[in-house]
Amino acid sequence: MSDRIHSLSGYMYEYQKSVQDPESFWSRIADSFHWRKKWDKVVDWNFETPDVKWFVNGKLNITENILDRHLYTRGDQAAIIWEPNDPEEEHITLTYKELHAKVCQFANAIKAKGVGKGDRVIIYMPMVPEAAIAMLACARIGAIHSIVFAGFSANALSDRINDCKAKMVITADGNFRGNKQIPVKEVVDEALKNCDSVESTIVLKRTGQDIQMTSGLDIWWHDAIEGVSSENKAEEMDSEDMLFILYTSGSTGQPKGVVHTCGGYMIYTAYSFQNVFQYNQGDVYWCTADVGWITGHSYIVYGPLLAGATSIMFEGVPTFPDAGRFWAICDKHQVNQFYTAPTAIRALQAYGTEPIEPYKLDSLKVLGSVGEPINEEAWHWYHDHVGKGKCPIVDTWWQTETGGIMVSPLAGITPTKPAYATLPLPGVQLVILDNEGNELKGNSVEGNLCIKFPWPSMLRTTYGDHDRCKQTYFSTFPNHYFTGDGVKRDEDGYYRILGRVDDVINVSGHRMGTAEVENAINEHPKVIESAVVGYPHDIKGQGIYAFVICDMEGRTQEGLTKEIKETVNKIIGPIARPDKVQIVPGLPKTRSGKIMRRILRKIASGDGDNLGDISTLLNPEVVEAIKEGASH
Ligand code: 6R9
Repeated sequence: MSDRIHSLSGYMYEYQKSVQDPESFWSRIADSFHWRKKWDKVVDWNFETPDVKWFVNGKLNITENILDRHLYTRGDQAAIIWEPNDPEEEHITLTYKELHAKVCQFANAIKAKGVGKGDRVIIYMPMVPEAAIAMLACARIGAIHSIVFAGFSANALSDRINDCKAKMVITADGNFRGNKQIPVKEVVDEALKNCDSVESTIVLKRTGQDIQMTSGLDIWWHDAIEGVSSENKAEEMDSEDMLFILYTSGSTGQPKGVVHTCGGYMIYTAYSFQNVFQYNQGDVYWCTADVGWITGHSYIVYGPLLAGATSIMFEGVPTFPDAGRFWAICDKHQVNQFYTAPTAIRALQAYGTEPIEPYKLDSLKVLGSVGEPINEEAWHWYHDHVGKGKCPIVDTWWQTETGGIMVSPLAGITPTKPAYATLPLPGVQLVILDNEGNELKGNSVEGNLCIKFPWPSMLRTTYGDHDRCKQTYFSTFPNHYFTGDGVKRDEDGYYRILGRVDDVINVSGHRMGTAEVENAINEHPKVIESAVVGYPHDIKGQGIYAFVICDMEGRTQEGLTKEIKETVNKIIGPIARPDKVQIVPGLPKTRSGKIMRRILRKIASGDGDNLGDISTLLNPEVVEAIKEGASH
């Protein structure tokens, strides 16, 4: 493809062009896609309101670019290879032709149930090919999908359904994960007790477990598609029509619905996929993420399929039936590009190299990392034992809000450095600002990572609350998008992400707002006040540490600690369950009543003897008591 970079000088040339004349740059990239009508203007933007439009007045359907466009060139090539949880079960291959037929058929089926352009559809499913089919069927008819990770609780699910007033929920009976069978439909039933907007649910039979089907509301997937045509003319969408909403955690309040639109997201995910992974026609690419997260959206489904790639979808977990499963899959399907998270690498590293030894791994060409900073030890283990010292590692920094990879080496082109995401992709104009908003120019500087110019796949709004988008991302530093991450630019101009500078913690690559976890803890009737912070955790990257003031009457510490963990489990889901709960007599506060999280963070990370001056606190005496009770 003409937009493929092949060398370091090529990258530098393209980067310069993308900054000097973004309009010509992006219009050249966008030209290779199928548009029903070309755009009038490449970009219109204002970071104050904010208001960003790409490929203004362009008309397209993203699924025509994913499916119809590839029918004649690679109709019989595998689009999705699905590897089930249990290696004894057969894998499934869907060619582009088959995927096209299935998406069209399911699109017709949901249309027949009354879903149309602009309607919101919640997808709450295991990692099965039908999850991708459901996404693309929504996109085909112009419905807006919102995937909720199937590990979230009924409560978290109903909040999201209600926030976007979804008309339909697409789900499954259950989910196989390792040797567990997890109820899925049951959670939907519970959630729907509090949701008025949902008119129907479609249920895929996966585990065959017993579930309740409510007549008039629930319909089986296989019944919904029975006798339905596999031909469907895609809905014409505007570049700026919504493609999907994905809820993500921030530093305050409830998760917000990040909105991505059709045109820009299409161009950027395809472009970044091809360049970062250096995907070649015929390669087999595997991203281990779940489609419930942005990585699954952009780099299992949209980016790879837009590029005509073969993308593997894996239902299971890295340690089932044993810690060699990832490597078994790499050999079985001759994977060329493998993309996973540091937390998975660290978890497997703990088993040593023995589980890797039976496998050749000689098809691997590129290794990717995403979700959190990768520590040097994990980087070297990945490089030496998985990549056998011959595969470049692309450490890709990006966010739900950025839609696509922003800072990353281009595989085999950009010289790598352990723990560095290295350089921005073409079109990405990074700046580092100090806390007062002054730009820190030159090399060897450290500060807040911001972006000063729009890129095609950036978020457009937060669903139903545009002001929240403005406050969260565009107000801290006027006229800049603020990422929430701290960053260092070293002496070579390379970027190293230092982690969040706000109250967001990153647990096994999953974003959690501390306020969100606190709100859940505070639901427990015996809890008076709580403060949650992250602390370094060997495998998860960060663990969740909760300091809680409780009414102890009639309770033991041990009992209450357990109940508090359970409460969070129930309200948000297992991923938010605190690793440690410490019951404390008070929380350190400033004279204006703000909790001093800095102090709690230090205590939680075992650095309690290094607190600096605490004399200005309202209640310095409480600090000693907290330190004494801390667990490490
Ligand atoms: C894609 C994704 C975004 C946050 C982001 C940052 C952290 C992601 C990273 C990384 C260091 C990397 N993060 N990739 N930190 N190096 N390569 O993960 O999106 O779930 O929205 O999380 O994850 O802190 O701000 P999301």
